[in-house]
Amino acid sequence: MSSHHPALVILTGAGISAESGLPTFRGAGGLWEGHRVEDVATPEAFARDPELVLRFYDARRQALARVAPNPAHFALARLEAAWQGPFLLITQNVDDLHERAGSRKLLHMHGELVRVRCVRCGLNERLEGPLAGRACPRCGARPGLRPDVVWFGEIPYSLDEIEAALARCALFVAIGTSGEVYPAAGFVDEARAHGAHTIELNLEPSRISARFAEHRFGPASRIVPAWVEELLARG
Ligand code: BV8
Repeated sequence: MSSHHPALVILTGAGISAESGLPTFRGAGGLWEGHRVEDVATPEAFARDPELVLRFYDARRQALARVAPNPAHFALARLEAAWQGPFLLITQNVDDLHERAGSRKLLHMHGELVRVRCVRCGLNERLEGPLAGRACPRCGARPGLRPDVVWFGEIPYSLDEIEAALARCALFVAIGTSGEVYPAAGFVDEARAHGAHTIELNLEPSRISARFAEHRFGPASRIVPAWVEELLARG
């Protein structure tokens, strides 16, 4: 393990996918057909009106086919390939742009749009096509299928692995996140408590900017490649 490359943890949010054409949650829109994400992305909303929630996700699943990774996603994949020390990319995003850019050491703490699960039989797999009105292909339940994403009030995935990585990282970098949602918004505090240097790369100051030692503001497709080239040039 090269001493030049200390343990690095990166956290991304919707801002890194904005220039690929996927709307952020709290941007100008922040709404979907007049609904706030907090009102639709919940187990209660799914129990109350499964078809409305499934239509919300069907629209976002279909949008994936129309978008592509941007230079920020590709820069993080290059960084992962070149990094000699421990490397972990944690994303709050449920899109598949990091994978499509080549990232492998990646955790989707809020799940993935391309995966579905059945609330009745536990089926959990990648499944194409609309979910609204569709019976589970294994047990036939309807409603039964839901997107394999973490809703508000549900416990994020891989928290143990994330805690362990934050405890040993020397450099923690947050990219394109508003710092509105927990536990992700608290990761910078955990990294800093263990002595990590912390950097925020974002379009504008976020709710958690004050907790970072260093900031770079601008669009991700410009500032992320610049930061990666600089980091790798340092050796
Ligand atoms: C949990 C998947 C218990 C679904 C998502 C009261 C106070 C504090 C906390 C709570 C509270 N009441 C409830 C809570 C907990 C709650 C929470 O935090 N609520 C918030 C709203 C207050 N959290 C939960 O429920 C979580 N679960 O707590 O369980 C627990 C926890 C641990 C251990 C045991 C038990 C579950 C939260 C997960 C919800 N699911 N997504 C889906 O996507 O449909 S959250 C969803 O919203 C995203 O995944 C993401 O995490 C979040 C959006 O945040 P961002 O990614 O930051 O996006 P946003 O639009 O907000 O910001 C974009 C940023 O990009 C901006 O800063 C902008 O400036 C920047 N930007 C824009 N363009 C660009 C750019 N940057 C660079 N370049 C650009 N071009």
